[in-house]
Amino acid sequence: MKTSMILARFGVVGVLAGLGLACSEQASGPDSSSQRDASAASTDAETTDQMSAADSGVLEDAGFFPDADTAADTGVSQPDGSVMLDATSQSPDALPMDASTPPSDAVVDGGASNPDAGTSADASASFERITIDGQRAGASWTAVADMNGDGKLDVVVSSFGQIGLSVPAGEVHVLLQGADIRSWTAQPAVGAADGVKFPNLTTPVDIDGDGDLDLVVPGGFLVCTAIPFSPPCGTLGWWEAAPSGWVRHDIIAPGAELFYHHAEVVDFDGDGILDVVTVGEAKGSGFGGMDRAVTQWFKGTQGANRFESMPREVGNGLGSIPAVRDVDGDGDLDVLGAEFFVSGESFAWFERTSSQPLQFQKHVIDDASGPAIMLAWVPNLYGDGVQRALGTNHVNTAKNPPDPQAEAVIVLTPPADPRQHWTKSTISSGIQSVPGSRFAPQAAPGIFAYGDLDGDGDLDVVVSGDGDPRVLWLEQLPGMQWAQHVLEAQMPQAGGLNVVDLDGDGRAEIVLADYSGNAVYVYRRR
Ligand SMILES: [Ca+2]
Ligand SMILES: [Ca+2]
Ligand SMILES: [Ca+2]
Ligand SMILES: [Ca+2]
Repeated sequence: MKTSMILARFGVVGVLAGLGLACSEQASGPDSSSQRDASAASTDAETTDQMSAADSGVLEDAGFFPDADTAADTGVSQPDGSVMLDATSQSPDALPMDASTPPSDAVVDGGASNPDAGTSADASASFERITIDGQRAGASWTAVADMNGDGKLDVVVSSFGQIGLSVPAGEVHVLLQGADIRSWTAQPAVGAADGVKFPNLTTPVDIDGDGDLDLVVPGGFLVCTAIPFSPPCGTLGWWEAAPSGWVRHDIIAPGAELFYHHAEVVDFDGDGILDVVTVGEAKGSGFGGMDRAVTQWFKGTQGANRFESMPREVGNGLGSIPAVRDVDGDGDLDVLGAEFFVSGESFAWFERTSSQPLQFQKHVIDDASGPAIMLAWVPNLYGDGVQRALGTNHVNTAKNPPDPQAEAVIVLTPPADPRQHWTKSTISSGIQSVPGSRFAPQAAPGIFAYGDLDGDGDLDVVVSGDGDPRVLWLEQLPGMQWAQHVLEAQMPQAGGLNVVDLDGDGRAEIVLADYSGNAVYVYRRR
């Protein structure tokens, strides 16, 4: 999500253009799977945006957005915007998108024009948009947990600030839920003085075992080094909840070459102490250097800082929003994710082949969807007990030359041997990035979350278009069919993203960060 998002909005862009700096990019989108247990250590989130070699763009064109708006906003006009798709099964090598894919403007719901309501007239559910924080400059990622232990879920929002000719330090705030879902109070956690640029998806988890939730904060982005003479800004740390306030602990101090978007916090090596599993990424510069993505873990210790500062390697690959799960069902933890900086691959996983010592072997899930931004492991997507994964790629069919793969939300079903390529089916329709430019590349879709959005008992999906300025929700229908609805018609680079019952009334809300609008919203089903 944010990759394209971010780059495109820079003022920086103009500067880079002038210098002819080559920069491929992608950014990541925050994503989070909504079904996460809000209080659990295994937050799923994702983020990925990038400039990619494929984009091989350079940053430029500060005036991008007005153009983009025009390009993307036109298509509507199908009286019934719902598109039904058969997700049952397509073979991995038959990219399902072309012939059967309606043009992008066929997808937009006609009734979605009320910006304050997020309502789709033909949808089975409509949503009221509630602003829970209207002054969060560059709001980008959200995580949900009961941060103050009062029994009400709170929202942790990461914000990048106003990025212009330089990149300011970002901030993390805890939005505490008050008397009801309309009452929120913002409290600072990570401040500008902490110097964390691009604070990404946080993980609320009790690191020190004292009963309160601490925050793991990954940071940095390729934009830092896309600015001439600017140092890298990768970082990874955790903020300890203490009576006196937040106490910072660096794992990797700001300034690292590798940037981090999401940390899974689990006992990865089985010694009873929480570890951090993450992916560090770097964008090769025009001066040499390769795109990098390396899956790492930081071993937890009994020391005051709680983690080793020297990463241990799982292996090369994956991307900004990794998930630690038992993919092959053999009782040990593996790692899966989308890949953006890994040439020629889209989704992959690391199989744990030995626990003593820890060793892993990488397997490709799908290499035919182009660069991808997020992959989430969904235990029972279709109610049939089969474990599947939901993914989004991050490509652009509107640029010149276009990416060969269509922008898509994808369901991936593992075969009997999950080391083989998984079966792929596309459940979205007509998602299309704005063209962007060489200097301000765009791609779509972005991050997503899932949960039962319409209350009928099955899992639905909400996805940021990212380079497609819409936010869509995909309603699951019987028989592995999906209908697509527009939640927001004009909200490029939306982030967040959670589906969770915030107020405990049994109905799931959507939590979304509006990067362009500097706000955090909750969508409540009417
Ligand atoms: Ca609370
Ligand atoms: Ca704690
Ligand atoms: Ca396993
Ligand atoms: Ca549903």
